[in-house]
Amino acid sequence: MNQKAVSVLGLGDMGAALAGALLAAGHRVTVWNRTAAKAEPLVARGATSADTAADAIVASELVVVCLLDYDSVGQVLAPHTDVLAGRTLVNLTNGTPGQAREMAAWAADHGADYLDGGIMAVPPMIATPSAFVLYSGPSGAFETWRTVLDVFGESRYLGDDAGAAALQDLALLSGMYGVIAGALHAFALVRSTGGSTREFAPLLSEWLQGMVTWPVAAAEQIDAGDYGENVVSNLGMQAAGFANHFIAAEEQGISAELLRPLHELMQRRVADGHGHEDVVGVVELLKR
Ligand code: FVH
Repeated sequence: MNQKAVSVLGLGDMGAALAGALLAAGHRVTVWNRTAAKAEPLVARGATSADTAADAIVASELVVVCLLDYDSVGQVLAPHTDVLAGRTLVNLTNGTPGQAREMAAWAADHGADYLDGGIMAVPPMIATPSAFVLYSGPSGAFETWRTVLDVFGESRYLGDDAGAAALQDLALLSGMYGVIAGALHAFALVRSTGGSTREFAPLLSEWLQGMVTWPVAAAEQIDAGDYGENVVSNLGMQAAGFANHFIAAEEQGISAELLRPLHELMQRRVADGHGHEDVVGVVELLKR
């Protein structure tokens, strides 16, 4: 086993899982967290606890950062620019493409390589086959550290634009939150009659399985810029039917606020003369 020295800054639920995975893989792990007590379970497993973030950065060429947000990353790293040179920072903190690009430029100014990452897993999934992590930044840095990074889950490299991983991370999360929004509305509706959400849930899961390939077909229409071919469920019909969600919500005494924005866009698209097309064409209204 090719053991490496790796430092992890941030030991929240995710940072602790990442550090634990590195330890399990046999790496020499130095950890730092603002609340020092969170390091204790990892120290018991063999990690070294650094007193300061600077000490943790100095301890390893590879420094994994997993904090709440970019503000906290800035607060933790900014005072230690003098120790960054020669390090590779892998920032797995959720953020925006713009934040990632800005941080890549900032790291370069201080002599560090910068890889941005988006973790597509929850902490218990880390180091299991279900986890994957998006990376972007210099390919050389990615190739150098890929074997270590693979410990977290399958590494998927998206190219040298530091913002690419954050962009696709947010895109995937937006798909997830769309499902969550729809499911929460569904549960509220079922519960409004005193129905059992537990009994209903398998039916909802089965129904959503049928949507699994929808993005692939939709993407073909978007790339072709054509929403009028082979339409089986036209937008005008869907927009009319969608209105029933609001009437039913009123009848059942629940709020339909999670669904309203989509309906407004559907109606605008119909008003613009696209009622005979597919719902996918709504994407055209999201351009700014
Ligand atoms: N947990 C998850 O399901 C998701 C999965 C996908 C990736 N996300 C992102 O990972 C980042 C960290 O998330 P987390 O789950 O570890 O979050 P927390 O358990 O809340 O831990 C937050 C850590 O950040 C530290 N922290 C916060 N503010 C500051 C600050 N101003 N200065 C220094 N450290 C700060 C906090 O320290 P402490 O409260 O323990 O002292 C924790 O270490 C995140 O971007 C997710 O979006 C997770």
